[in-house]
Amino acid sequence: MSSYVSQWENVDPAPFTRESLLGILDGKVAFIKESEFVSRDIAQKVEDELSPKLSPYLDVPGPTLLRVGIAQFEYQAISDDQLNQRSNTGNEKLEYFAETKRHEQLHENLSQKIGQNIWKSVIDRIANLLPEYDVAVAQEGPNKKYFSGIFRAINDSTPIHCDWSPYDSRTEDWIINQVTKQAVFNLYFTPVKGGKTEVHDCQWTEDAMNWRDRSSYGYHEKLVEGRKKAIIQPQPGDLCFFNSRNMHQVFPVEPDEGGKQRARLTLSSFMGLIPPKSKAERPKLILWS
Ligand SMILES: O=C(O)CCC(=O)C(=O)O
Ligand SMILES: [Fe+2]
Repeated sequence: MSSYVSQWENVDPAPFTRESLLGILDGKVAFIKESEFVSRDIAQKVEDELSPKLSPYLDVPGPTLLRVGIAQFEYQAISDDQLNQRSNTGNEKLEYFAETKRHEQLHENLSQKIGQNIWKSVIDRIANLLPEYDVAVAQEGPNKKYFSGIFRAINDSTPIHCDWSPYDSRTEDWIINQVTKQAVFNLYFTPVKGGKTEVHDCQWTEDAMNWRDRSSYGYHEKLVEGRKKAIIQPQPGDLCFFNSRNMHQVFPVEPDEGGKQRARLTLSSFMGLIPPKSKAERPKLILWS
């Protein structure tokens, strides 16, 4: 017998407020949407500037993912094959931090070209809503700063998956494995045909492992059968948040009338809660992509 108790009141978009952001982190709100968080003009400039610069993620089993910037995900062992080949030298982390260094100026450089640091606009709003939290890019010490704010094009779909670092990054001791709650934002730039995201009212637990597809980062559909789901249709300028521990999937973009495919371009970052270890400490919301 399944013992599904819905965590969400409804599957409607919630406004970008403190209460709903905390609700997202708690897994009680399906998703947040703020329409036209950035203007159509900025969205167009981002597309013009970055679409030609997209390149594929390293070593990700499954449909192609394109990006500008880097994802910590590219430095994880994902499939069983990759797990078996994983060295225990810790080189993956060193390679990752060398790469984040190369992308340090990405948002500042883009802002010179388009007239707004859009990554900073999102982070400033989050920090404003959560004044008692330290909101900052994840870091493990000098020269070990993560990268937050990847530009990504997912045109070919994703399997049903979740992004939950305590499980996903378990092969090494990454600081992001210590988060007790994890969410993601996606700022959409392009109108696409198809390409919706479904978020399922089903979070990763040990039981989800019974439905894990070990050849990719996906899970079998049965896991989310009978669960509520929220639907996000990308619109230029829209900013959405959901709890990334919830199972979710992106559907393929369909070719437009001219038979061409426009990049389903987003700016995305994870955020995770590191609770205070003593009364003197503040809670941290760490950011990474
Ligand atoms: O692009 C999206 O709508 C969601 C992609 C995704 O899997 C994520 O943000 O974790
Ligand atoms: Fe995801």
